[in-house]
Amino acid sequence: MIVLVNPRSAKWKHRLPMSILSLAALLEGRYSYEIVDGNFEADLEATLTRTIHETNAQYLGITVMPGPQLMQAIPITQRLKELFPRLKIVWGGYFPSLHANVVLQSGFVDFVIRGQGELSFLELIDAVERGASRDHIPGCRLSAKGR
Ligand code: B12
Repeated sequence: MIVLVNPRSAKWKHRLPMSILSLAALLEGRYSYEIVDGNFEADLEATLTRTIHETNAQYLGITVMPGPQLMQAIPITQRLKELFPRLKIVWGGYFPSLHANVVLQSGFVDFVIRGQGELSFLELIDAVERGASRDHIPGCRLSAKGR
């Protein structure tokens, strides 16, 4: 099970979370997934904790733009990594694409996918599931733990 997260991006006039919808489109029929949109969650951390627990999720994909989305993504990712140390956490989107090293050095993100990510995300999940190398995946950067 894969949980895809859109941290809160706007207080009003919410947009469709295109970034994670594009990932979900490629997972469809291949892996089960759940989408959690922070724009509609009063307590995103609590919702994610419950969802990961109930679905026994192995992967968490988070889209992160600079600004408020980043400010919510940092403490939530940190907390979820503490609660679920075996959960594989993947960050993608504009912030990690530009600052992959900083994100990976944080110690709570296992993988960063830089740039257009739907194909690479699927390849990454396939590789982890098969225990295969992740080195060849386009745009994929790994933390020491992700290796
Ligand atoms: C829609 C949009 C918004 C929406 C909300 C988006 C949302 N996520 O809900 C609103 C209007 C709220 C918004 C706000 C802001 N935005 Co904005 N936004 C966009 C916009 C126009 C489109 C994003 C989009 O949906 N693209 C379509 C999807 C399919 O593409 P994508 O997001 O790039 O996703 C692909 C990859 O990035 C990657 N990917 C993305 N997420 C993930 C996650 C994982 C796990 C993986 C593996 C891969 C992955 O794979 C996806 C598919 O290929 C872009 C500009 C653009 N044309 O891209 C700016 C853009 C992302 N925004 C930007 C900025 C700066 C902001 C604000 C900080 C502006 C401000 N000053 O307030 C705020 C911050 C909001 C916040 N709370 O953090 C900048 C980022 C620049 C940068 N250098 O990082 C951009 C690039 C605009 C620009 N050119 O300046 N934004």
